[in-house]
Amino acid sequence: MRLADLEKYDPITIQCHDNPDADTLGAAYGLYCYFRSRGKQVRMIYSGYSRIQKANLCMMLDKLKLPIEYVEREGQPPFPGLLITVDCQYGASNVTRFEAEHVAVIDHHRIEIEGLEMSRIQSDLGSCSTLVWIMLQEEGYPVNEDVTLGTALYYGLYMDTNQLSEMHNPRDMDMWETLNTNKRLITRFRNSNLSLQELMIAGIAMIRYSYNDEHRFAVIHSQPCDPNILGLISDFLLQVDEIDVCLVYNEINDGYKISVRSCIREVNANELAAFLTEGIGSGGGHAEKAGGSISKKLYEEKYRTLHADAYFNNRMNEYFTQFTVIDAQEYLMDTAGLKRYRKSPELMGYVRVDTIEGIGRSAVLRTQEGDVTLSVTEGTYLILEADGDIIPVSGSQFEPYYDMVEQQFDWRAVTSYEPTLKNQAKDITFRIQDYVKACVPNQNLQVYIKELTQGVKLFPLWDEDGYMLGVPGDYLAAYCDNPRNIFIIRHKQLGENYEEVG
Ligand SMILES: [Mn+2]
Repeated sequence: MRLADLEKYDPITIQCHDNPDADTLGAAYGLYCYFRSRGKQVRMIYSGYSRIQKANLCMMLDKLKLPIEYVEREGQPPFPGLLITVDCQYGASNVTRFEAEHVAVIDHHRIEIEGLEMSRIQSDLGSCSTLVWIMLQEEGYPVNEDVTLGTALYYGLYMDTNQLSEMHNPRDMDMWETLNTNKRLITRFRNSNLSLQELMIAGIAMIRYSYNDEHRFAVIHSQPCDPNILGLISDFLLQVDEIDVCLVYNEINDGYKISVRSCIREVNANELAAFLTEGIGSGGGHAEKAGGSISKKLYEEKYRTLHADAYFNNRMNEYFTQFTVIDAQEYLMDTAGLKRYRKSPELMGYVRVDTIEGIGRSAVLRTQEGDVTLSVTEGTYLILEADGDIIPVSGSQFEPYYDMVEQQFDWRAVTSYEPTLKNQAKDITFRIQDYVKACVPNQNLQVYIKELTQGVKLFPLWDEDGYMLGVPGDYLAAYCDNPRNIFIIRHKQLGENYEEVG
């Protein structure tokens, strides 16, 4: 569904969820500006039991002059034309249900309500403001000419991603980098974020922690509060010497909200957040900071009456006991009796990064999975795997093992987000597709492989800070010509990309 599809309706009412937050307001305002520019009669409304009270939100409404109206729950005649619910789904428990001639939904949460005829739901986005920003761009709407709109969208994303720290979708980052905003106003909103009541909730939460001294993690269950306070508590907790990893969670009306932090290289917060929410919600972020949410309905289906405290503590323990850590610097694989495999000599893509004009010394590789910063020296390459993986390597990892060939290689991204390289200092973006050349793995690329029977976190020779994850069924591989050079081959990849050497 595009915004242009909704232009046949008039009037248009844009409804925020009850207890509005900055994101629903920012996203709704984006839609308001759009439909107003198309000459529609537009209203921006919200309902529910309580009116907007939080200081930062009152300030947002006031300074940005957002034209929102409170509408009573009862006695409301059906809305003529179109009603759009933003940052929530029509019929869900967090938004008052009004009758309307036509209904559309624009949201970034998991699909809760099935069978909506007109909807655009992209659950992998950090904010609904990002989704509206994408939709405005699809119609060529000049977002950057309007600082008020830019500020509203930015603040929506800011608040929904725990002050940008739990942001993980590349589109969120694209929006954040390009919006035209009023920085002074955002600073003011940011500094009126907490009420005294919330300060007290945060304080009480912090003295009621549970601590695991074997794995040095802490878990905190906070009273209901604004999700941003979870991030605040977890940021604070991590500064405690004995705590390396922490999880803070609380109940929200339809589930749980979590915030995760890690300051050790053996635990990536984004991965832990995904682990804690697996099958019952979604989670992600960065290596140090991440967040997520769990659907109460899915939780109860899977864990029935298990108390949330027990669930989180068990699951944290499971995470720590599931993996052994291997550091390539200190590990020598016993290759006796192991089978040799070579990488199949099939056409692959590569990009020589350092020869891209204007790339600079430090380049950001932006993919669906997030950002990776590359320090660009002579012979920095990207290997483009057939399954869409992009692996940055140095010349010594690439040149001996691949033959460059003069053939066209038609590489296309497999994800909806097209990967890019960026010179962030100069704000120049390069499309990977424009620089792809072809190569073929040669005879030198032979490895010994060993099947994993246990989960492994492997720090390879070329990356001391980032690990590769292997699960039982995957393989540990060592280069035949350099057994210290080890890495993980996923179960599926072995059959597809490698062949046994007789
Ligand atoms: Mn939101």
